[in-house]
Amino acid sequence: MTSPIQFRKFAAAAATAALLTAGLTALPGSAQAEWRGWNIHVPDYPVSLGMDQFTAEIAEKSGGKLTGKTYHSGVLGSQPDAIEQMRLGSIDYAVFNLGPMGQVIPATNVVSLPFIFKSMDHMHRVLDGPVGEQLSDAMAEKGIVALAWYDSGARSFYNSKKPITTPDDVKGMKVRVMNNDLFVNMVASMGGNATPMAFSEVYSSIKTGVVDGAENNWPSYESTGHYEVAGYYSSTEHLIIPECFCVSKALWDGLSDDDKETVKSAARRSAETQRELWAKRSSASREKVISAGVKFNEIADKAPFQAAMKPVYDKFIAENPDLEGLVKAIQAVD
Ligand code: BDP
Repeated sequence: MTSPIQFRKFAAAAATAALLTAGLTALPGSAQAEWRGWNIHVPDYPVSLGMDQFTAEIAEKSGGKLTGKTYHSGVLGSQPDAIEQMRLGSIDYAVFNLGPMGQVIPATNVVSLPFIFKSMDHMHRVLDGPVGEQLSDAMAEKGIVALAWYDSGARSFYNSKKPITTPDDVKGMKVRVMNNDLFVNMVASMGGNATPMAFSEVYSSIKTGVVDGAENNWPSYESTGHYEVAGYYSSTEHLIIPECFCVSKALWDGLSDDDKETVKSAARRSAETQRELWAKRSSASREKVISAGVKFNEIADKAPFQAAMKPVYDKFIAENPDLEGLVKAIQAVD
């Protein structure tokens, strides 16, 4: 007679064998290896928690067949490098800010134009419509499949010298920007000097005076500790750039329809969670840095900053006449 222990062993072995067989018969349609996920942020950041929810959900829904490991805190390298690695298929999934993506996929630059979105809600409406589809198509052509949009708030300038109240205050300032010529032009249009630099290098660069400041949303200003070395935060809110939950096209194309559905809905649900967490973290980060002594100034009238961006738009349209329609389409969304 089979003892309960023997039976459990047998059942476990049978289950493993069944899993293996399922895996084998599913090959080469679905990738069985653990997927590599890239993330620039610290583990308790809203993006990170969204990605953790994603991996938990695909594993659960697929009965352990689809698994991923997310490498948080940028340990797999800088964002521009990670974009390349995803195109080559060595990074399977990631949450990318669309800022640095413009260098590789020009159409995505339209969301990096200063003041292009009137608000986060406006950005959501645009992404949920035909413009969002056009951006996804342009990305897919370059090997990156966008499955869901994450929030990243509005970016404002901060520095170690003084409050910024008018565009003139940026004159002569050395400012770190994300890797994209558009951001260099943006700072230059106010008379500042922009340096594109990896996120991980910003803290020490401000500390040692290589740059005077940078620009980012409240949660990144806080989670990186930049507020400790750049104590003036001025609400220019000049950029509202979405982030995308992306998978490599190589991985995506190898999935069965069922697995695609599992992955897509897990990505979408993770974005819902991320957006809720984002709103909470934005206020918490803001409170935290202000109570730590950051001098925050609200800029109620953004018109002078918007006016200063005209040369950025003119240059962009002159260099990318094919993207003018997309810019107009965004501006036309209410
Ligand atoms: C953060 C984005 C992150 C960027 C970073 C940056 O979430 O993707 O890498 O800014 O400034 O807000 O590099």
